[in-house]
Amino acid sequence: MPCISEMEFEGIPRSHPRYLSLVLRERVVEGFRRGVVVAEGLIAHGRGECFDYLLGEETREFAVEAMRAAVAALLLAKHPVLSVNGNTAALAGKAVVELAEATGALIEVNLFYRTEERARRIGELLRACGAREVLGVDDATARIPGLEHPRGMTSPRGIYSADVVLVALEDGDRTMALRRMGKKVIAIDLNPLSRTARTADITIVDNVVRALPLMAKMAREMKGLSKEELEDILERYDNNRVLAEALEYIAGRLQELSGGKLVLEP
Ligand code: PTJ
Repeated sequence: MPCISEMEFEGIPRSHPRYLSLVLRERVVEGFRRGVVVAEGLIAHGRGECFDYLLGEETREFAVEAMRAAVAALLLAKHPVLSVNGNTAALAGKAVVELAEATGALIEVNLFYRTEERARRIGELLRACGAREVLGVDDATARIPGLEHPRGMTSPRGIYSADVVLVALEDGDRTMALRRMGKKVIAIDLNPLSRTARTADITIVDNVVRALPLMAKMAREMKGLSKEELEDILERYDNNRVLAEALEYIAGRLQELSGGKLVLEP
C-alpha cells in the first residue's frame, strides 16, 4: 500500500483552480477507505478547510515564527516525539518522517478514537512513507493521567516519557493533559481559537501539509545553530502574541475583502 501523501490522484484535473484542495480531500478520503482516518476525521478536515480559507491558504509570517520556535524546541529536546493521528498520517505522512529524521524525534501513533486495528494500519502507512520505527502501535501501555478510555494510552518509550511533543489536529483535553504532565507542547492547528491552539506552548496556525515539510527544511538548516542561539529563539517567542497576530490577520483580511465595510473597533 503506497504512502498516501505521495499518491497521484487521477481524475482531478490539474487545471482545476482548487486542485490542491481537491487532492487533500482525496488523501483524507483514501485514508478513510483504508481504515486510517475515522469518519469524524472527515468533519475535522472540513473545519480545517474553512479556517484555511480565512488564512488565504498560505503560510503566514506568524506561523513561520512559531515554526522556528518549534524547531528550536525539538532540536533542544532530550526526548522529542511527533504524535501522529489518522488525518495527519493520510495528509502528510511523508513530511512527518522527514521532520523526525531532521530533528531526531521519535514518531508515535496516538489516537483520539483509538482502536488497535487502526493504530496498526497507521503504523503500516507511516512505514510505507519511510518511517523506520513507529511507536504506539503495539506498545501503548502507559496512560496519560486524567484521560480515561483508549484515547489516554501512549507508549512508555514515546509520548509518556517525552519532554517535547508535537501534536496536530489535536483535542484540547489531551493537549491540557500533556501540559499537566510537564511536557512542552507544540500544536499545528488551523483554528487559532481552538482549545488546543490556546493551551499549547507553541501554536503553529497553518495547514499540516504546508507546516510539516517547511519545518523539516528549517530543521535541516537550524541544526548548525548553537545551543545558545536555539535557546535565544525560544526565549524571545511569545505564543499569545502569535495567536493575536493570527486573529488580527484573519480580521484584516475579512476587512479588506469586504471593501472596508466591516467595522473593527481599534
Ligand atoms: O485519528 P484520531 O482518532 O486521533 O482523530 C483525529 C481527529 C482529527 C478526528 C480528532 O483529533 C478530532 O476530532 O479533532 P478536532 O477536535 O476536530 O480538532 C481538529 C482541529 O484541527 C480543528 O481545530 C481543525 O480546524 C484543525 N485542522 C483540521 N484540518 C487541519 C487542521 N489543522 C491543521 N492542518 C489541517 N489540515
